[in-house]
Amino acid sequence: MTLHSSHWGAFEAVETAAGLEVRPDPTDPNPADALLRNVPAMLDERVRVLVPHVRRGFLERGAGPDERRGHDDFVPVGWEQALSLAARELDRVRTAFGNASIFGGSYGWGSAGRFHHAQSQVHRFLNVLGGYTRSVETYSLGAARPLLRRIVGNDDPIMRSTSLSVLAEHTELFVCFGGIPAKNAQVNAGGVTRHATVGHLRRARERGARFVLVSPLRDDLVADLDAEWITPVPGTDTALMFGLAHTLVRNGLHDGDFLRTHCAGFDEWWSYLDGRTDGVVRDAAWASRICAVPEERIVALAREMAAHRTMITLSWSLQRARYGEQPLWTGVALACVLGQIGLPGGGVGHGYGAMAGIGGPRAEGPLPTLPQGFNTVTDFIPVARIADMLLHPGDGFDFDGARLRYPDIRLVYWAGGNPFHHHQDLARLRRAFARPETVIVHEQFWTATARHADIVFPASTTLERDDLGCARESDALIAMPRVTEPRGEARSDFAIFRALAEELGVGKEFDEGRDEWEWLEHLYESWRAALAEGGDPGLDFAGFWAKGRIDLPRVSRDRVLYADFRADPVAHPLPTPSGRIEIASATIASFGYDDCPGHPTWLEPEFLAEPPGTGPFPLFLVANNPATRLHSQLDHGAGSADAKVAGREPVRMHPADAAARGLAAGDVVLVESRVGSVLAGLVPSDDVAPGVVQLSTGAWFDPSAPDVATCVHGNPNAVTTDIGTSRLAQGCTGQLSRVEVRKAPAPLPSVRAFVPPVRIPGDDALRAKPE
Ligand SMILES: Nc1nc2c(c(=O)[nH]1)N[C@H]1C(S)=C(S)[C@@H](COP(=O)(O)OP(=O)(O)OC[C@H]3O[C@@H](n4cnc5c(=O)[nH]c(N)nc54)[C@H](O)[C@@H]3O)O[C@H]1N2
Ligand SMILES: Nc1nc2c(c(=O)[nH]1)N[C@H]1C(S)=C(S)[C@@H](COP(=O)(O)OP(=O)(O)OC[C@H]3O[C@@H](n4cnc5c(=O)[nH]c(N)nc54)[C@H](O)[C@@H]3O)O[C@H]1N2
Ligand SMILES: [Mo]
Repeated sequence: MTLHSSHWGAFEAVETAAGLEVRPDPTDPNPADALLRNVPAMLDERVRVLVPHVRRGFLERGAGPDERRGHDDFVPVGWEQALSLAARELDRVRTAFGNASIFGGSYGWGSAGRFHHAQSQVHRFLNVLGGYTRSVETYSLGAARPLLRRIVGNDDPIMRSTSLSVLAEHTELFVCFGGIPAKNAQVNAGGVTRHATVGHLRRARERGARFVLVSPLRDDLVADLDAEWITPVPGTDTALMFGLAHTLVRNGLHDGDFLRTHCAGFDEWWSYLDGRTDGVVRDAAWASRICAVPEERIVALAREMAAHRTMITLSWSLQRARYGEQPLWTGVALACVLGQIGLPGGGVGHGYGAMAGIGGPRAEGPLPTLPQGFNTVTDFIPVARIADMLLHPGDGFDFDGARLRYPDIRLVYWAGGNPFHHHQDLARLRRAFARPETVIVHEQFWTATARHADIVFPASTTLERDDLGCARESDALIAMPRVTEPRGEARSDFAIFRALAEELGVGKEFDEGRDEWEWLEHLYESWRAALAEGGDPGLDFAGFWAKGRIDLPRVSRDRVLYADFRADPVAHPLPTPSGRIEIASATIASFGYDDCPGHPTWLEPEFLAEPPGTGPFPLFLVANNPATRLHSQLDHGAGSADAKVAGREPVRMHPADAAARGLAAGDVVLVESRVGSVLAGLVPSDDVAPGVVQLSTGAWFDPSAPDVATCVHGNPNAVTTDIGTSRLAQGCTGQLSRVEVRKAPAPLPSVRAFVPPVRIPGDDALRAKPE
C-alpha cells in the first residue's frame, strides 16, 4: 500500500489484478468514505481521454468561431500533430492579436499536489509565452472576498476564524446560517490530514451547547447535534438578521461600547434599520413578512443570542446568490451588535464546514510552491463573468470601484477546471464558447469542457505521477508517489506544456532545465531554505520521500478571531480606512452602486419578484455542493453513481410538494426555470423545507437531447442564472433560482454524458458506456 493524497483526504492505494484498492489513511479520525469510493474511477479507461484528439470541424476547416463546438465528434491524432497544431494556434493568435486575446484564467480545482497543480502550470506556461487575460476571485467566495476586504480589511473571518477547538470548549449557542454541512467538510483544497469538524461540534453538544440551524435543508447540520431547524424563505437571511439586530437594539440588548469603540457607521445603519432614512422600520415583524419565520421566533432568538456566548456562522452559500454581499455584511454587523467578537466562542465565522480546514490548524509559514512567473497582460475578469466576456468583447463592466472593459478573446486555454460544470446558464455558456477561434483543453476525462474544445490533450491523474501534497489549512506535507502507469498516452500537464514550450522555442524558460523529479526536489529544497529558523524538518528530499509524511512547521491552533483587536483596537487596528469593522463603508458608498450601497441593505433579488409558491416557477432550487463527489470530479465513480436515481442526479423535494404534483420516488422529473431545463431522479424527503427543491452541482452536463431538456443528466447549471452578485464583487450566483418540477415526458432520452464523443473503428468495446 502506498500513501497518497487528494482534496478529500489522504488514502492508501495499491493496484491489484482486481483493480485499484483504496483504503482511508488509518490516522484519519473521520475519512471521506463516499468520495474515496470514487478514486478507482480515476483509472476507468472507458471515460478517460486516452490520446490527443482534435474536433472534426476544426481539423477539416481550421480555426474560427464555430457553433458546432460541443456538438462535433473528435478524431484521435498523434502527439506530434496535436502539439504542432496547438503551438501554431498559440503563436498565430498572440502574433495577430496580442497576448491579451488569450484567456488563461483556467478556473478549477484540478487535483491535489503542489507541482502538478494544473492552474499553476498553465499560468506559468502562458507567462513564458508573454502573458494572458486572467480571472480574479473564485466561484467559492466571489462576493465574500471583495466585500470583506472593504469592511474588515482582509479575509480573516474565513481563513483565521476562531478555531473549532475553541468553539467546542466555549460556545453556548450556535446560530448557523446555511449550517455547518458535514458533507462539505469532507473536502479541503490541496488536501486534509484529519477530518475533525464534526468531532468538534459533537464535543460542543456533549458539553451542552445548543444549535440553531437556519437553512432550507435539515442535513446541513448532522442529526445528533439535535439542532432546532428554522427554514426562512431561501435568499432572505438578510431580512431575518435585520429583524434580529433591530430586536436587540430596541430592547437594549446590544453592546453600545463595542459599537462605539470597534465599529464604524453603526448610527448610519441604525437610521436605515429603524426607518429614519426611508420610513420603513425593519424590525422582527417586517422581517417575518419577508422570510416567513414567525415574529415571536425572531424576537426569542435575539434574546437568547444576547443571553449566551453565541457564535454566528455564515455559510459560503449565502453569498453565492444575487446580492450575496448583503447576508455576509449583515451577519458581521449583527455580530457587532451582540458585541462578542474577539471573545472565545463568540462572534462570527464565515464558512465553518465549507471545507475541512476552516477553523482547523493553519500552516502560517511558506509552502512548497511552483513559481508562476510574471504576467505582463493587465486585462482580467472577475471569474464568473466568463460568458459575458466571450459574448461581449469591448463592453464595459464594473468591479470593486473600477470601470473595466472585456478583452477580445480569440483563444481559450483550460487545464484543471470544468466550466461546463461550474458556470451558470450552460446553454448561454455554449453560445459563448462558439465565439473564440480556438479552444485548447487538457483533461483526464471526456467532460463537457473537453467536448467543447478544439484540441484535447490527455492529462494523467494524480495516481499516475509523483507529487507532494499539502494545504495551508492543514498540518502535514505528504509525498504522493505514483501508484500506477499513465493510462493510454496520458501525460502530466507539465509534460504537455514542456513539449509545447519547446515547439514554441521557450522550452528552457519553461522547465529551467529540470525534469519532473528534479522539480519536486527543487520545490522541496527551496521550501526548506525559506522556512524560518527552527522550522527545518531536518530531512533532505530523499529522506522526506522515504518517510512519506512530515509535519509542517509553524501551525496555529486554538485561535480566537480578533482577540487582540478586541483588547485594544488602537494598538491592533483592522486594515480598514477607519481601523474598525465597517458596518457602513464610505468607500463602498462612494462607488454609487445601487446593487451594493454603503451599508447592509435589503435588496429584493429577481428570484423573489414573485411570492414563494406563485407564478410559473413557484419553487426555490437550491443548487448546493454535492455530498458524493467533489464538484464534477469522478461523477462516474461508485460513490457518486450509487446515489443516482434511474441514472440521473437525485433531486430532493418535500413529500407534500411531490404529492401535490403527482410525483413519486424514483420518477424522472423535468426541472424547469426561466433559462433552461434539466432531467433528474426524484427523492422525496422531509429533510427539505416545503417549497424548496435541492439538486446538487456536478452531474456531467449532457445536452444530447435538447428537445427534451437542456441537460438530460442533472446538472443544475442548466437552469441557473448567469448574473453577478452586484457591481461590487460580480460573484457567482448559482446557489438559488426559481423552478417548477413535473414528470418528464416519455420516452426518456438515455444519458450520454459518459460516452466519449469518439468513433474508433474496431475499438467500440473499449469505449462502451460504463455500467
Ligand atoms: N449552481 C452552482 N454552481 C456552482 C456552485 C454552486 O454552489 N452552485 N459551486 C461553485 C464552486 S464553489 C466551485 S469551486 C466550482 C467548481 O468548479 P470546478 O473546480 O471547475 O469543478 P471540478 O469538477 O473540480 O473541475 C475540475 C476538473 O479538472 C479535471 N482535473 C483534475 N485533475 C486534473 C489535472 O491534474 N490536470 C488536468 N488537466 N485536469 C484535471 C477534472 O477531471 C475536472 O474536470 O463550481 C461552482 N459552480
Ligand atoms: N463533498 C463536497 N464538499 C465540498 C465541495 C464538493 O463539491 N463536494 N465543494 C467545496 C467547495 S469548492 C466549496 S466553495 C464549499 C462550498 O461551501 P458552501 O457554499 O457552504 O456549500 P453548499 O453546499 O453550496 O451550501 C451549503 C448549504 O447552504 C444552504 N443554503 C442554500 N441557500 C441558502 C439560503 O438562502 N439561506 C440559508 N440559510 N441557507 C442556504 C443549503 O441548504 C446548502 O446545503 O464546499 C466545499 N466542499
Ligand atoms: Mo468552491
